[in-house]
Amino acid sequence: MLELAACPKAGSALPGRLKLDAHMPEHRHGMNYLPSVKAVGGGRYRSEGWLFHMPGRWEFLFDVEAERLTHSVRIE
Ligand SMILES: [Cu+2]
Repeated sequence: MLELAACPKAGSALPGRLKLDAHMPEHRHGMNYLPSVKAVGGGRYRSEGWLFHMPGRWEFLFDVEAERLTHSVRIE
């Protein structure tokens, strides 16, 4: 389970579109299933269904409106 918060710039609305995913750039594949995302209020989101089916470097992809944020983690 993953919890995250979106903090809009002052005067901006909360994002209407949020897509979460992860892939392994070196192997050119993603996860076998897309995780679910649920807004829990106040700009916070709860996401479930993350299944990293092999060890190595995974990159989280956070698509917030037209902006993409990434974060790399090594999963053993
Ligand atoms: Cu892989």
